[in-house]
Amino acid sequence: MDGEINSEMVKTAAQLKAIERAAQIIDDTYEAVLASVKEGDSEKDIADFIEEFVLMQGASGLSFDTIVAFAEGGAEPHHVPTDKKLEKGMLVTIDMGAVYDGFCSDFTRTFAFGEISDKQREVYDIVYNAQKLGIAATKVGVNCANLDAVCRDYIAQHGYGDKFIHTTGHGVGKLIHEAPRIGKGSEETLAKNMVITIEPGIYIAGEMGVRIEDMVIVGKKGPVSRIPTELIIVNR
Ligand SMILES: [Mn+2]
Repeated sequence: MDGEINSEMVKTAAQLKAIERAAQIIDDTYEAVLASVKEGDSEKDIADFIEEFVLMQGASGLSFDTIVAFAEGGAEPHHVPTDKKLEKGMLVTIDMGAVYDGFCSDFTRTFAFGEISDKQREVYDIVYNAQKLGIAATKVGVNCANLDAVCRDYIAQHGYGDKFIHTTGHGVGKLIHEAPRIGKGSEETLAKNMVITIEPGIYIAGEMGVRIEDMVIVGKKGPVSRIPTELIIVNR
């Protein structure tokens, strides 16, 4: 029912702690990826590195199969890592999560490997701004369809409305995808200590994609992750 608060959606202090630790493991993993990624690495190489690193930090597992997508692979929201090799000028999207003490984290960043084109930069900046607006709009009492519209309308106003092909976000907890759904037609209302993702993206088939995702604890300011969302350009 509209506005009804489901106890599974609202997390306890202990559950939030587990989710925060699962997020911290992924932040550490992302920094390790940025520090080690090099030309010629394959999507599979990076996904394997991530799995090993996450388990080394004490996670019981991955929240889901890690997505590593280079260039046009990033146009598929659920891209499965391939043997494709990393080259200069590619955008790289990594979507990953860890399970800690039975609770999941979920995180996506897109970074540039070497210098990128004006169009890649433009698309990045639109997703960056949409995601920032979505995080700022994540507050107690907000209707989830309206929250989806914050990101969706911004992307549409900048010409890529038809390229944002999934919902803005979802709840996270014991399961990687839980209620509430942050999408069109959702009648749920955010309540304190729900944990949701804000993950707008732009997907241009055969060409490129950008997604930026953070978890937010409703009622707390800002994302759970400490990793900034400004574009990172890896030059090595
Ligand atoms: Mn997600």
